[in-house]
Amino acid sequence: QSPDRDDSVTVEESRPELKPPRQYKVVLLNDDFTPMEFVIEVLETFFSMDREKATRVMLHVHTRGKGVCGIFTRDVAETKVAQVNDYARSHQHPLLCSMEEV
Ligand code: NFA
Repeated sequence: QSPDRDDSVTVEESRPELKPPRQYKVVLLNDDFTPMEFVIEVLETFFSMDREKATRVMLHVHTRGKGVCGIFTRDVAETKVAQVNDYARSHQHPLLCSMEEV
């Protein structure tokens, strides 16, 4: 028999996942102290927005009180929230990021 053939291998059919992963909105909350420029920098850095989109989202949060930065699975959303809050705190800004299930 050929040494390349491995008849001990069992090939199993993959079955489709039963349920899609839960999705979470990552949101930014307005406050009176965080500089607009810092919020734009956060949106560019952690949510890969270009300057135009980051400015639009920042102004939405500023005028409406809250705004969505993106929608992610739980692990990714938790990481974004922690990164943004740590970054804001490390610069002594009160900017608050949180998540809500979609
Ligand atoms: N409201 C802040 C200001 O006037 C700007 C801001 C926007 C803060 C969005 C937080 C979120 N400097």
